[in-house]
Amino acid sequence: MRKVCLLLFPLVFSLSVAAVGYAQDRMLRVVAADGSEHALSAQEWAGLPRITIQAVDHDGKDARFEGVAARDVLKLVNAPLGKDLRGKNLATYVVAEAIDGYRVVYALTEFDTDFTDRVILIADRRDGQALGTKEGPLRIVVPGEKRPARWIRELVSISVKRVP
Ligand SMILES: Nc1nc2c(c(=O)[nH]1)N[C@H]1C(S)=C(S)[C@@H](COP(=O)(O)O)O[C@H]1N2
Ligand SMILES: [Mo]
Repeated sequence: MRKVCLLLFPLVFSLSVAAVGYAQDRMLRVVAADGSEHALSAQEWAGLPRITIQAVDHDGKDARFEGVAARDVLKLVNAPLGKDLRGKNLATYVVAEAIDGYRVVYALTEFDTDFTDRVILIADRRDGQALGTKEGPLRIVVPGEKRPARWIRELVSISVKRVP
């Protein structure tokens, strides 16, 4: 028994170290319509095109949010945007989920430049500062909505789904 423990310890230890390293490096889980997952690392996040938008937050304050357009993240899992967003694909939606289990839904059309000029942002900075722990590291910002209920804080995953 003791021998088994001694043999198992290095294995369990290295697996835990690997798991912690993986969890820390992962910024966001992105799930394709077929259920396959893309773990977006901090490094990959840093390489995505960045934009800045103005939006009025829950307290009525005008703020400058920086991050990555959600559509550019959805493209990583081949969400049917642009010329592909027609016919059956119009029944595609996006579910965002936070650490606290809060979930919200958007139609895929809300992310498409052929449908709207509004940019739904996955923000990591507000007025030049990284988002705090209660809000970040990532928060979705949906400019122009009367209630910011879909401004999901502490975002952990974003999934593309098709109405069955
Ligand atoms: N993760 C998470 N995000 C959330 C919520 C929540 O309960 N959990 N509440 C939403 C609602 S209903 C509102 S009105 C806004 C509030 O934004 P604030 O935290 O910047 O005031 O956050 C939204 N984002
Ligand atoms: Mo709210």
